Amino acid sequence: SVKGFIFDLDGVITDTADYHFEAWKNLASNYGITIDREFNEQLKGISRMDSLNRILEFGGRKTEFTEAQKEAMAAEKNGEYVKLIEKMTPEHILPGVLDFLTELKKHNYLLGLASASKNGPVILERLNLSGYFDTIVDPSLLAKGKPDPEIFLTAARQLGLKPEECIGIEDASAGIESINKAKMFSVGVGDKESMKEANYRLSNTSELSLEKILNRLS
Ligand code: B16
Ligand code: MG
Repeated sequence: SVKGFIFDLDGVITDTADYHFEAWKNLASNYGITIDREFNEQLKGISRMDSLNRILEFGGRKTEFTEAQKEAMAAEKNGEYVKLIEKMTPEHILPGVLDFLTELKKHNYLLGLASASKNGPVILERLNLSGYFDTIVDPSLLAKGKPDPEIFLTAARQLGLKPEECIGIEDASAGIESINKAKMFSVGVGDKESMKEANYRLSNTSELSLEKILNRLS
């Protein structure tokens, strides 16, 4: 039976994509690269370094920098991003999420966070949601990012649960692939095309309901 729920952060609990976009756009422009919102879609759920590599490749400058230079560029982007997320408040929680988390805790489910973001703990604090989560995976300790199942498997292990006892919730196709490979039931939030591999799809977070998810399992 289901004992735990494992959440992605960006796009499921809150929407930090605009802040990431703002910070990456400014960093990229320092190097003569212009990115738009459409390009930014590709960066959802992708780690900081992988995001930088994609931007440099897009700008045709992939091979020009050393690892140390790229570390410095990623740190610069993160500096701006951290300043932007300082302004976040519980009003930035996506619709329906607080009710859903409250419902899960009322029924004693264990909750885990499986976000690629190293800023996950700070963001949960800003949203006043830290108390709902029993565990947070530290993405800096992982060998492989999404779509590898490692992050969801690690969250289950940290909760003391088997993967089959967990449900994963994601908004990125790479994240759904990660949940499916971990052999968990996958709940996808998003459009039909990007969520086509999800076991159960919702168009937005306001449709999150424990009853509906449990009905889908049987
Ligand atoms: P950071 P998620 C992901 O969050 C974001 O979607 C992605 O755009 C970002 O690059 C990544 O976290 C790393 O974030 O630079 O803060 O470590 O969707 O996995 O919750
Ligand atoms: Mg996400």
